[in-house]
Amino acid sequence: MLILATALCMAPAHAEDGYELWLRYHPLAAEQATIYRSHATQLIIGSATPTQTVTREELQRGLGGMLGRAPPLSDAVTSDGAIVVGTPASSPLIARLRLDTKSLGNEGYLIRSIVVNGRAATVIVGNNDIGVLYGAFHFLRLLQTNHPVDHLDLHDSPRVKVRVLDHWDNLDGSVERGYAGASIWDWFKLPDWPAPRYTDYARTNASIGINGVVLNNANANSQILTPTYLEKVAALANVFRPYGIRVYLSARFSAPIELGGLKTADPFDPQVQRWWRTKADEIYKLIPDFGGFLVKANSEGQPGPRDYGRTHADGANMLADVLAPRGGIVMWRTFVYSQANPDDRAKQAYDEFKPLDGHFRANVLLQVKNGPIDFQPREPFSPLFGAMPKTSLMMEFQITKEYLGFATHLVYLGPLYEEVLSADTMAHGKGSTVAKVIDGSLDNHALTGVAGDANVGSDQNWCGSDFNQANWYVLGRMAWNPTQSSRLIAEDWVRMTFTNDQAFVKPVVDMMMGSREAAVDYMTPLGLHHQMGPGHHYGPAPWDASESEADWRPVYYNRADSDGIGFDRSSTGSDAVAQYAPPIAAQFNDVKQTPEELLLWFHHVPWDYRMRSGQTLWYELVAHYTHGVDDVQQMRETWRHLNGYIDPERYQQAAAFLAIQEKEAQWWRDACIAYFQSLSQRPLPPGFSPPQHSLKYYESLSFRYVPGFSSW
Ligand code: GCV
Repeated sequence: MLILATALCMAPAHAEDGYELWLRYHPLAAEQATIYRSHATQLIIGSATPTQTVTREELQRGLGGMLGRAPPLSDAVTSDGAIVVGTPASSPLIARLRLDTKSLGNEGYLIRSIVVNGRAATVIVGNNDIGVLYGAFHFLRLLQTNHPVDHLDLHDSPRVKVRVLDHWDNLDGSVERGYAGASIWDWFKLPDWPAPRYTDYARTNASIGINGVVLNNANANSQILTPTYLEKVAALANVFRPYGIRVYLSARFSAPIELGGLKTADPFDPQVQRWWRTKADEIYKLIPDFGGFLVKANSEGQPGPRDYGRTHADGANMLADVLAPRGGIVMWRTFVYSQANPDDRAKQAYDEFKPLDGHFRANVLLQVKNGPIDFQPREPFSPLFGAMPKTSLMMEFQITKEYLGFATHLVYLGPLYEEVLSADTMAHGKGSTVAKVIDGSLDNHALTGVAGDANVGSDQNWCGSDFNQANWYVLGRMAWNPTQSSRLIAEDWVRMTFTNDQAFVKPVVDMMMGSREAAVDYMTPLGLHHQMGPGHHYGPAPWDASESEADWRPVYYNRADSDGIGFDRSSTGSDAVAQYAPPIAAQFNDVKQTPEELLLWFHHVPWDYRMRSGQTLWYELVAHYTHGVDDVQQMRETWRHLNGYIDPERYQQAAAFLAIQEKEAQWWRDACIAYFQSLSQRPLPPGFSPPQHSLKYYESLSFRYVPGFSSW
């Protein structure tokens, strides 16, 4: 009761709406603030460049908010507790310190407690302004998370070069697979009204190291390349530039036809090449630091080089050549499959791209989704990782929860990202992790990247729910360093977003860490995948065969019948296992060695198959679905006990969303069990409750106007 009363007293004066994300900078507890004030007596920082100015503003805002007052700006260290910020080139004071900054590279920084002019000071130093800005955000994070700052000796630099958010935002303001309102880009009012929200968006991204933004949907509209839109894009680039963020655009491969009036978009056609060169010149005139193009080609109806009998390398290289002289890159997506190809969809990206290894220009990054299908709650890592040593591959993770409960389900994606990044491809023997492919260390690639398909929209809280903000946060932090622990990142996020009270932090971090496995259990346990409603992907529909294309149908993936369930991708089936390095292929090919969490991804297994627990597969399936629901009930219970630790606004919304999640988890469990039971013809194992409704009832549910299901 006492804790509750204290917590309530510390509640902020104004209503919380989630807008400030993890950069809240609310006043710290008095004792803590007093300690930190003695380490923030003066601020010595330049403002000769836009990045220096925003760094100064951020430090003043953050320190002012947390400590009650920002330290005064000065030119020289005259007291203990000064904060000295800058680069050796911009600050003679820092130059005189002769710090070793070589290892920091272009974007790294160091934060050190040091004596300057006989006074105790903290220095935040980088080789470039942007590194200093990243360092400033790190320093603020130390205070936000109540970290001691008296003996600092930190240095950090990103392990990955291109760290981008991909927006699937359409020019009409809708967002494909967006669950947080409309697009934040108000194209109609741009370029004249660069809304303040864009600056907050840039600040937020810089705080987690994001250095690029693809503004428009990969299912691209070529209009984005018209002069009218390019002016709008340039206005956004101007807002982002001080924060170290470059803009990129999704380019529609057929733009030379649609905009240029050409008869073809064949990459070998000189007129097509000229059209793109002229377009690039036009773009770079407006946006000198334009990042480059993202391309989705020959997939899900998009045009591409295959339309002209050319390869993906031919298409990517043509664009790469026009961008190379200006330092631009092409991010070419490997999410390529075709309904004309009867082979297992999980194999198609590898089959298309593996033979092209070594054929791409140096400024092409192949953007590979984390798994072979499409952002399912659990997939094995894509077999392309480790299979293309002569090509730069970047990771594509989905942040928006298309297959993981949209806005309302609390699913922290950190453990999913970590699971994929730490997976061992065995490409060059043990320890050849996906993270090493991505950071370029496995095969010595300098051009490296991580992309996150954004979950940001016009909702006041940006992401549709406060907990979804954690997924934006963890994507940035893991893109910076793909070997970081998702638990530690979650802990930072909880402290910065809610409170440092350990009685809140610990249970909430535990809840977040378990939340992804809970979703796997109530949606697609034991390696099942793509069991969601047709098109919109809302709710369960394991029976569904209504989609026009076979590989969009849940029944294509579960292959359930009276004998068993699962997709045989072993050597007796589609042989997708053969796409992995031999030791992994051997493991996945053997039903006994396949991790049970991926069992039904790789094998069609009889209902009475004996699992490691000694129980049958049917039993384990029902148990996992049930577990998932139990876990969500437990999450609600955890949250119920935390009432009073944070503001009522965010508390109540999370409570309401957890109630929705429990209802929908139950629906998933019951609908799936009802359907699979109709095929397995087995009684429910003792102790498990029957579905609340009949299979007919679940099958009869249909949904229109589901968010995020837009056409372009
Ligand atoms: C941008 C899945 C999604 C599509 C998305 C596509 C892609 O198929 O359902 O909405 O389109 O992936 O990543 O290109």
